[in-house]
Amino acid sequence: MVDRIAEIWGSRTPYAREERWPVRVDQVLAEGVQESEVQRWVQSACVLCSNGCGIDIAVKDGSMVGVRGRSMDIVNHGRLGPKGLFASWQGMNHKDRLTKPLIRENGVLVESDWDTAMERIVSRSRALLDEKGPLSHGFYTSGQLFLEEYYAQAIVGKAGIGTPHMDGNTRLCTATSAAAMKESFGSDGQPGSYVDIDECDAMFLFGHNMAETQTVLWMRVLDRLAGPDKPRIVCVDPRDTEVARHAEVHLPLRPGTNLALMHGLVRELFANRWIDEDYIAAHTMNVEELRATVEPWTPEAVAETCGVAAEDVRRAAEIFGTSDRVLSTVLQGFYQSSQATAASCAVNNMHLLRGMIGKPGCGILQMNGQPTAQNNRECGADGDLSGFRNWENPQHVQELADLWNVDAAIIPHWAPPTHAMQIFRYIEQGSMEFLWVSATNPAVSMPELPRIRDILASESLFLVVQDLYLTETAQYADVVLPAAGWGEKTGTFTNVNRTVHLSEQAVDPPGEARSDLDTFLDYSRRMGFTQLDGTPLLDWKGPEDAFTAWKECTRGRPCDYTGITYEKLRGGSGVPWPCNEDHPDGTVRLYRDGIFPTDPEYCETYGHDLLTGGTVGPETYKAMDPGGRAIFKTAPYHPAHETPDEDYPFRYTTGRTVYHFHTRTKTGRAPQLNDAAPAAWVEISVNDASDLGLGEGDIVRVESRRGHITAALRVGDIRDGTLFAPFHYGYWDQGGTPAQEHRAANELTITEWDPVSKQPVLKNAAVRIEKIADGTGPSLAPTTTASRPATHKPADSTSQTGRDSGESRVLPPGPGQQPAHGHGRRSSRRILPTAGGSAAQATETIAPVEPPAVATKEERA
Ligand SMILES: Nc1nc2c(c(=O)[nH]1)N[C@H]1C(S)=C(S)[C@@H](COP(=O)(O)OP(=O)(O)OC[C@H]3O[C@@H](n4cnc5c(=O)[nH]c(N)nc54)[C@H](O)[C@@H]3O)O[C@H]1N2
Ligand SMILES: Nc1nc2c(c(=O)[nH]1)N[C@H]1C(S)=C(S)[C@@H](COP(=O)(O)OP(=O)(O)OC[C@H]3O[C@@H](n4cnc5c(=O)[nH]c(N)nc54)[C@H](O)[C@@H]3O)O[C@H]1N2
Ligand code: SF4
Ligand SMILES: [Mo]
Repeated sequence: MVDRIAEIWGSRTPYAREERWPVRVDQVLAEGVQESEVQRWVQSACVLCSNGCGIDIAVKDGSMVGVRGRSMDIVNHGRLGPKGLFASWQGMNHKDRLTKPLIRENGVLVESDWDTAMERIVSRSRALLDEKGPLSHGFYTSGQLFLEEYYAQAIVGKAGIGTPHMDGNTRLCTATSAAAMKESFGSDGQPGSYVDIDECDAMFLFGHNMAETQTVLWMRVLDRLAGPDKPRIVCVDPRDTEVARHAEVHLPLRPGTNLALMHGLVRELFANRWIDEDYIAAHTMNVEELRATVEPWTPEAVAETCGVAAEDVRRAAEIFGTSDRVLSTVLQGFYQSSQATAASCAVNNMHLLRGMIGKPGCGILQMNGQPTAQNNRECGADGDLSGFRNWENPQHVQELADLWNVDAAIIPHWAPPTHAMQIFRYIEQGSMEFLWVSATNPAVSMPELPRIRDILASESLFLVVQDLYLTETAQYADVVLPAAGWGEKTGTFTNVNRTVHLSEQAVDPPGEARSDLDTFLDYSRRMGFTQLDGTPLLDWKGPEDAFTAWKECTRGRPCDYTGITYEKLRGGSGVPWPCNEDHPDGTVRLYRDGIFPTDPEYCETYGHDLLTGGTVGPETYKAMDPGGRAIFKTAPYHPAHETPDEDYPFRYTTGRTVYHFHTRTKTGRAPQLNDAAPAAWVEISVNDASDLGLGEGDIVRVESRRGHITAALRVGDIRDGTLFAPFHYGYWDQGGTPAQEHRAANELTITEWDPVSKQPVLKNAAVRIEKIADGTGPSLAPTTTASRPATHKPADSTSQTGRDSGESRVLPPGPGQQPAHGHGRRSSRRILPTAGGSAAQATETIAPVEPPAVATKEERA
């Protein structure tokens, strides 16, 4: 038994390079339930992050009573992290689930029935379509539905209504991942594989706190670090995360300066000739443009702009340049910052320069965050064309028209799909009057919440919200639809390294809650959408019909699912696409042959100018003639628009803690997780706290030009001049109980986005901070992770990072900066308040069974 709140990553099972990662099966059962009492174990995969761990659901008397990891799954080899163990099932079992549709009557939401609620939606929808046409409609969906549900939604939106205004919270999440791969390689599709962790010599984590956000992947890294020939780690993150603590080089750069650092690293590769000339000549284009763009970025120039040591830039570049096999991962520290696509493409560029792509241990993981973000991108419920098709290619549009048997003219392709921030802008302007929100909580997760609240409350807007719970967003709805969730419906989804899993229904949904697929199919039927021959647009009876249709949509495309069936996914491991006649068991990594999907007839995009976001267009692209080569894409560095000044002297950044998932609708309802991180906090460095006379636990007010929050202060290991807030805490606690107002990190963030991916800049704003009350003890921030109390005194923290403001000031050796009550020094594994005890215990079985075979001999060669 292990306390998996305190021991986040559980016990070590060390292994050496090229050995297989051992199996360890993690399991939790509800208190009082014995393993012998479990009546059925139902196959699924975890939906609490993009790692996509194989999971079995324990069922007793029609309820989910626990979970265990699937030993044969290539993703997790049996392991689960704290969210998978505690939130996956408890987050669904809660007593305050929505069980009936709600409609707004005289200003208040009242219980109703499906017929009434759906007819309300359909009559409004019809009237708007007749009067104002398809542009009056928008859909804002998720990275948490199932593949089948996105495909239904995509067809309803594109071939039923014909609106380009479709997007998901994937815009806030992995839009840059997709954009960076499209720009460099011609299409979305993850080049690398998790197996690369087993085979690499070095790992670079760019703005990715993997230890907290993909805990099971981090266990694999920890197990390699515990074995012989351990990989060298480089971490790019302004905070002293658990990743940074294991890094040989930590580059704690100023938020918003990623691209400058990347230019410096790329320049070092050129300058030291750590490049593969043959690979570059045979498989890439535009290398001279790249060389010229990075030329000014000496390590000293990087040091000045990014606030890191020049020597560390050199050391990091040397590790990249001289290791045989490097694996890179990229996530929100890059994707949610300014110049996101350019910075993320720079990671691709480093791999292309060294020819380190498609080979064992040489992966690029442009990470996803949400469990099914990949499927939204594939299916096109985010506005992209289904099956990674190119909206600027008329042939691709015609293929979809043929598949769906509709007129190609209805499928929106006259302009780029409308991104989420623009959808909200259209509502603000009044031109969009119907918005259907599914499986996302924008009233907490979008930037600049004071504005978002006004938009959601617009008089002119008819708002449909489809969720498990009455969320902050649902409070604004005209109609609320109760959804069946994980374990209550069947479907598939695909993780970061393209591995497709089947998740089977284990129990009945509560009350009248229905799967999102059923709801979209019902809407299509009631709206009377038809094919050209007059038959219903969607006549699927259930998820498997949807999956069969989807397979046809992917035939011959990069995300080829034609070799996958539900049956094939049953019993064993997930399968990575492409899976077809040529690759019947799936494909571990892409681009082994150095041929990229950039051919103009095949590619998903003709690309953009990374500085301005202007599209390249078909003529120019065809003239460039990439013909299967990858493209070095880059842009000059520009400082973020909002940088600190006298009034707002701090850089503000946001992110996650290991114990919560997003707006906490599930993790807030899992007692072990909620107790581990029960309240919001703000992180500040020791030096800044000392300067301002602030101490651990003080109640502070942080303010930007757009709003303010109040929270308890954590004096921690973050770079000077930077404040960090977790974005998990909205206005409501479980059960819709009003919590403290003004604690959501997004009260302060800015309405701005990357010009190419259109991903909002959630990790960079200018703020000020002041104390409003003394604390009564330390803040309740976890002490097991990046938010742990500072491990050094004021004097020594300047040496590494330098300061963002007041560089020349002599710092007083501030007493009273120690965390109160002696909690949380580096050695402490305790968290505040204690969440251990029997309730957080899980079993770990380090099994003597053979680990799953993860790569074929051919792929290892
Ligand atoms: N526990 C937990 N796990 C999750 C989730 C969750 O909510 N909770 N959500 C899932 C989802 S949807 C996602 S998208 C992923 C996100 O996973 P991550 O991207 O790993 O998580 P974040 O905490 O948002 O950001 C990562 C790091 O970026 C750093 N950072 C901030 N600004 C900058 C900058 O300018 N440059 C650089 N280089 N770094 C910067 C932050 O200090 C932070 O440590 O996690 C997934 N997994
Ligand atoms: N400041 C700041 N803001 C951020 C971020 C950040 O790092 N900093 N990160 C951004 C990122 S990467 C992300 S992914 C977003 C996440 O932001 P959100 O998408 O708003 O977060 P969630 O809390 O996951 O919301 C998902 C909703 O779907 C519901 N749900 C779950 N399963 C189902 C289902 O099967 N059907 C239906 N209908 N509903 C379901 C849940 O109850 C929940 O209300 O936040 C973004 N916002
Ligand atoms: S790593 Fe992600 S997918 Fe795996 S158990 Fe944890 S939350 Fe679930
Ligand atoms: Mo995300």
